[in-house]
Amino acid sequence: MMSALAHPWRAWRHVVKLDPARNICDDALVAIAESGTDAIFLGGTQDITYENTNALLGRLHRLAPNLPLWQEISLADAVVDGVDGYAIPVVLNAGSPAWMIGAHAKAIEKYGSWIDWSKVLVEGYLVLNPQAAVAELTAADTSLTPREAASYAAAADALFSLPVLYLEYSGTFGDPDLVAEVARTTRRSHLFYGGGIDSYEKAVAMAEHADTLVIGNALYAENWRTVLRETVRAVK
Ligand code: 1GP
Repeated sequence: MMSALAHPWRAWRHVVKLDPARNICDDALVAIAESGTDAIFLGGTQDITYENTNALLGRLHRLAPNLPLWQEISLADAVVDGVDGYAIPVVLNAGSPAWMIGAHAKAIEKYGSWIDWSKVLVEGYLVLNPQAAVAELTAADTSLTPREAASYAAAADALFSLPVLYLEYSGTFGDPDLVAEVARTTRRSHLFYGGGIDSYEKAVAMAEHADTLVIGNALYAENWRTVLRETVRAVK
């Protein structure tokens, strides 16, 4: 049995995902630090660079020093030092093997000897919003029915033993029935849900099925303080 310390994400109910390519003020970072969220992910799909990731990380070290900081890697050249862990997406329903294993193998070929594998978490992604940049980039088959999604989830869980399964609806609120069916199917994988959570009600609807909620876009909206307070309240 693995310890919760070695696998801290198992205890996370609420995660904030910050996009290094987008602007966010110091007040918001301080509010996130004090919100009761469990961790911060740094990651995004477009315009991610080493420089903008490192700049945001530096601000977070100053303003949110007590929260776990993880980088979700979308570009090997943007990997930074000084995070608690690295989340590596493997897009299960990608249109090309590059996003399942090809890009990973290339990154390892280039940086393999520097990788601290004890800090690496593999996330089996199902990309489910056709409008999202990540769906376009990975040419994902986003048309999965709940049963099909659950079958992908079972394969990721039972065949590939992926520790985390991530239902990615980035930019839109997903189908709670699909999330419920995936949750029923997964036995060991920890279930992350991300997409369109901007209220107490939406957070409750998905927290019923998913182990961890990821909040992204809504933190860049005008009512970010309310979003933060209400979504944390929903899961705690
Ligand atoms: C994005 O899953 C996260 O990668 C969160 O989605 O930005 O829609 O909240 P939103």
